[in-house]
Amino acid sequence: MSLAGELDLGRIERFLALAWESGAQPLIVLTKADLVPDAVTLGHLVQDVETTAPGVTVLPVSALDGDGLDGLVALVSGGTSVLLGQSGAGKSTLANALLGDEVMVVQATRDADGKGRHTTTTRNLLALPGGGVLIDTPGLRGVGLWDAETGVGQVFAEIAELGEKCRFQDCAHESEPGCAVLAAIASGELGERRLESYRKLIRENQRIVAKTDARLRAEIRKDWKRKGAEGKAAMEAKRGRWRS
Ligand SMILES: Nc1nc2c(ncn2[C@@H]2O[C@H](COP(=O)(O)OP(=O)(O)OP(=O)(O)O)[C@@H](O)[C@H]2O)c(=O)[nH]1
Ligand SMILES: [Mg+2]
Ligand SMILES: [Zn+2]
Repeated sequence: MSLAGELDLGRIERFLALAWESGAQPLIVLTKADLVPDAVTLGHLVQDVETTAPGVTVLPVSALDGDGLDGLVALVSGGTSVLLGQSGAGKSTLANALLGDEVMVVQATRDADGKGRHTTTTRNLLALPGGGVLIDTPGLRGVGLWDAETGVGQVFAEIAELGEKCRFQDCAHESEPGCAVLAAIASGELGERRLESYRKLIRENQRIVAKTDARLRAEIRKDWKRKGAEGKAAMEAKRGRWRS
């Protein structure tokens, strides 16, 4: 995620849900740290992201002046890592910095809106000098969830933890008495945006699961109909043979 523009915490939560769901260990790299005017502001930005991503390492880096790169090299060495992010976030620039070579083509973002130009169009498996591999990918236009309930739960771990203290086990944290989540909102322990975001992703996930189920049911029905028709045709063919 680039620090050049406004941080989109909702997008970070979405990416994280998918990353957790996939079984990968997410790591948030905040690129273009050199564009943040001072260290205090950078500290605040990192803190905001850390609150959004409990249990995930957040690493500000600058490919331009090399800040934070050593830490990143240490984390990705020896393993298999995939760079995910929007176009223009600086994924390929980071890949080149980690490789110590200009392997990937990099292009300036469009000045007016800071968006990328979708420079990388294929997935590229690159061997890291310190061992391990790095996969550079094309910038994602949007992130939709795909049955990622476990991932969503992991991103919002602190809400689940609070939920264990609710009076009712099946508390929806809407208006129930003795709701620990709502109490945490009231006391300021939990941010309102965070709960809203959690609800949104849970709802979206439920819609996807429902849709997939409906599609699955329709497919099964179609399959039965096809098998039924085939069976009937086979029977008729047999009968035809018997008749002649
Ligand atoms: N100031 C600054 N600019 C950077 C940094 N890293 C990347 N950029 C610039 O950001 C622009 C986009 O970089 P890319 O590496 O092509 O971005 P990408 O994420 O690979 O984009 P796609 O391939 O389109 O997905 C380029 O102009 C880079 O020079 C950085 O650390 N600091
Ligand atoms: Mg690229
Ligand atoms: Zn509750």
